[in-house]
Amino acid sequence: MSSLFPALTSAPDGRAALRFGERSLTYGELAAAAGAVGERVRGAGRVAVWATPALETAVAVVGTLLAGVAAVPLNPKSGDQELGHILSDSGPALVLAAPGDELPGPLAGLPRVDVDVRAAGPASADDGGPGDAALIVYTSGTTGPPKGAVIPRRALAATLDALADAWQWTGDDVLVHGLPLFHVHGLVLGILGPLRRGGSVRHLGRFGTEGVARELSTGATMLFGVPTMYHRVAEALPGDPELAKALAGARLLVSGSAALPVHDHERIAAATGRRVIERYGMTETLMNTSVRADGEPRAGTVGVPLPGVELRLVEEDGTPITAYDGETVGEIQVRGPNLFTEYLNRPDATAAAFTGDGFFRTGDMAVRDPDGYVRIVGRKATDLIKSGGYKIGAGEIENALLEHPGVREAAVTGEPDPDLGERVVAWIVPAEAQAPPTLEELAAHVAGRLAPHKRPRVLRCLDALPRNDMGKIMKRALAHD
Ligand code: MCA
Ligand code: AMP
Repeated sequence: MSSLFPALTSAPDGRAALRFGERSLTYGELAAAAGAVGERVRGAGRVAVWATPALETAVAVVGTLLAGVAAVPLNPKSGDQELGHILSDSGPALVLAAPGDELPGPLAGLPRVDVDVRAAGPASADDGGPGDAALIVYTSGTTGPPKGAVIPRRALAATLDALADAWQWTGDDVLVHGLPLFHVHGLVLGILGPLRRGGSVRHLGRFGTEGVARELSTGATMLFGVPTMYHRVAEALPGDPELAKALAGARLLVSGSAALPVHDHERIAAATGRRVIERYGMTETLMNTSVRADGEPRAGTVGVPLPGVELRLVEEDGTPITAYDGETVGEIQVRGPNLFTEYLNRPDATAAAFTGDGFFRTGDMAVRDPDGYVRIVGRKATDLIKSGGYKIGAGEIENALLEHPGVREAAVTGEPDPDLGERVVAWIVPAEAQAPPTLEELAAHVAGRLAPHKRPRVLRCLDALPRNDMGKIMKRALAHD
């Protein structure tokens, strides 16, 4: 039996596991197809997965986990520079992809294995111990290229079981979402979550309110999304009674990856009578807190620590804050079986991320209400931007902009955006004042090197960037108008 996915062998015949558009797999079919992948990759060390929003990605990851091998999910929209970095850093033995998918240049040197979702491999117990790497997920920091967070098998099990407790999540639940499958939210919670419970997931391929309405009115019970998706739901609700009815009938609506503005909470509650609940996590920690299904859904809070997660707030100097007064702000630190083990090849960054007593420094600032509810009020680093639920480091975009011949100096900031939460703003000093590059040019440049979600949405040209006496750019002096 699989320790991560017992339902692969125990689910009754014909029980639905995965559905992507018209294509679906039962648990029996998934066990066979994933078993075939497992046979192929066993002993491989690490394998890359071309993580399109398709059935093949789910089968590839489950098969890899069955073999006790670590999967490195790749964003299929990554530009060559980002992809090149991830491949050289993680050194996968091969890449798993859907038949017919075209793979870009940086993957040319890697053996390719096509995932056959109708294959019949042997069902087997899975290899790999609790501390072994399950996934390596790349996440942006404030500077430099993304770091690979090594997520052990134990963290997947711990976080998904804690969420099952908090959300009364069972095999009877049918999840719908349209999240990308190369990050924790869409892949771990959105695919591995239902499979661990023996329930099913219907993936929309691409997020849209029509798909949400359709699935929630035909048997789906839960919706997962980032705030941008709930914002789009809130915008659509006044003109879409079918959507309102579908949401009203759902068992659980969950938002995460960034803060859901209270205004969107309220609009959804007014139109559907249902409250969206928020949970708080990170690539490095998986899930830390959540509003519980049996708790009070309070807008603007991320609920209480999940079972097994130790959470503390600390002062700047590391002193724990004991107040539960809804006022005293401290950095959130967490410890528990849900944590990653290290940043791949980055012992320096790993050491800096943990305290001496094993707590992970999240960089998120919060207060605690008297009943323990955590309220996130900000972030330590101003150089991290959350746009559409994606974490984006200002530094990597600045570096990319500086590689453009039309840019002499560059600074990147985030500014509030009603749809994306924050949007990326590029402040540049053009190489030629008379002929500055256009926003479209710079957006295409960044999208092509890094990823489209990292592209600047606004361009502001200046004669000089504000700098302090040490020559450091003073981002706070860059006024947003
Ligand atoms: C636009 N596009 C471009 C360019 N401009 N492509 C190349 N060059 C350009 N210059 C393309 C985009 O690739 C995309 O293509 C399309 O145009 C629209 O892009 P965009 O406007 O950026 O986005 P959107 O389609 O409006 O997407 C909004 C979204 C998305 C659906 C909310 O941001 C999203 O999926 N966010 C989820 C992020 C997430 O899962 N975060 C979890 C990480 P095409 O049309 O082909 O798509 S956080 C996490 O995991 C932690 C643990 C947690 O707590 O959850
Ligand atoms: P990532 O590194 O992409 O996994 O993003 C993790 C970050 O997303 C966290 O450190 C938080 O800043 C943010 N985040 C995730 N969930 C929430 C939430 N419900 N409310 C506010 N911020 C969140």
